[in-house]
Amino acid sequence: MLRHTRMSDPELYGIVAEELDRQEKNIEMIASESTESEELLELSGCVFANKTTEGYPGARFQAGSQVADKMERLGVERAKALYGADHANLQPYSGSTANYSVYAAVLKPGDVVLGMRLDHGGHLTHGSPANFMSKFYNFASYGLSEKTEQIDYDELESLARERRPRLIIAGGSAYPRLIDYERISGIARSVGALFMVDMAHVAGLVAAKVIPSPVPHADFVTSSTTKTLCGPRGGMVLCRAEHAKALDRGVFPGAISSIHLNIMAAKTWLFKHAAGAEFREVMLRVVDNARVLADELARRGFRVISGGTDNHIVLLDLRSKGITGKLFQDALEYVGITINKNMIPADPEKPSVTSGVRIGTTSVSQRGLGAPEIGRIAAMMDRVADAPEDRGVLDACRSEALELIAAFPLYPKGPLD
Ligand code: DSN
Repeated sequence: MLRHTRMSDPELYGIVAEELDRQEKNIEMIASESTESEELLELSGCVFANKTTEGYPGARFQAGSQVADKMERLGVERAKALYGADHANLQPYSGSTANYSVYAAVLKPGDVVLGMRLDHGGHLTHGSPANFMSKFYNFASYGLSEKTEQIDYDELESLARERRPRLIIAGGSAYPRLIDYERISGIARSVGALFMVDMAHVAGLVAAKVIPSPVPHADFVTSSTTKTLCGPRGGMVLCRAEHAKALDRGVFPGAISSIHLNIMAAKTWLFKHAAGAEFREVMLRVVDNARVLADELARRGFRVISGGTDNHIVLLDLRSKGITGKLFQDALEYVGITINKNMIPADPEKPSVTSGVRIGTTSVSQRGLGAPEIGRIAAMMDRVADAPEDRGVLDACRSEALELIAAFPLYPKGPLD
């Protein structure tokens, strides 16, 4: 791995090697993470990184872009085929940039936008006052029903009628259930709004047809290419043909300038790989593992928000265990299980403490863990939740976690070149 850096900068090489070791020896369960394949790591560092280009194939602002044109056209065609979309733009640098690109394409300052509340599972870029987009647009937020802890579609509909948004956004960072895209699309049409779905978290499950696709129902579908899609750290937007020109202008020059062509090369590989049987198998395992985890934790007295999961996310309300998200996250980190604290609806704690945690099953499913291992992880989580400050319990779980994950190498084809 990094054979040239190893010679020229041993100090930095040592830090990267340490991170590889950390990932190999820990049970990584951050819901927005996945493991990049050897091909993706190669392509992310390939010579396309040397090339600056702006614009679109056939209409670039820099000479020498003919090969880049070939690659971008291939990537776009693969993305369209994978998702059955009319149009795809692979230039956004991330899921956030993808969202900003749609805003740049269709919104004017002061327009009303309706998105899901951050503390109910939405995303920072969907209207949080902490995000700079809130200075330009007039965001209103819908949330979850107190009873079901799933999207309150009636509230969404009445807010849409009252506020008359230009854009309605669905999708988020911590929503474990399926979203009724058809219903929200109908609400959007009835109030003259455009409909955007941010499928960043579930893009891999959608690609593998393991959960329903938002593409037939939305004007725009934005995504990052990491998370369940298991690709490089980048973004993309899909849209209906009628919005293609506006979207392309929203991306460039609206939201970005030069393209990260090396990352686009990795995305192009990803869209071919994600259409295959091996990827689908992993995605089926992701969903099965999340269901098993939710059931096993519920059986041990954890309160699973919304009563279960339909995707890769399990959200827990830890008040039934008398601990905070921060304490649980820290204790599990010591043990070698990596998760994140997360706000839950009506959370009495601060965002830096929280009453909940979010757990994801993508990385462990890629490594091949299945129901028996997920059961052992749930049992360890239970032991840790019952004694988060007991060094004896934590050390015993730490040995067990290390022994469990050692049987599932991060890069089973051998050491990275
Ligand atoms: N929104 C953050 C997450 O889901 O973890 C990063 O994408």
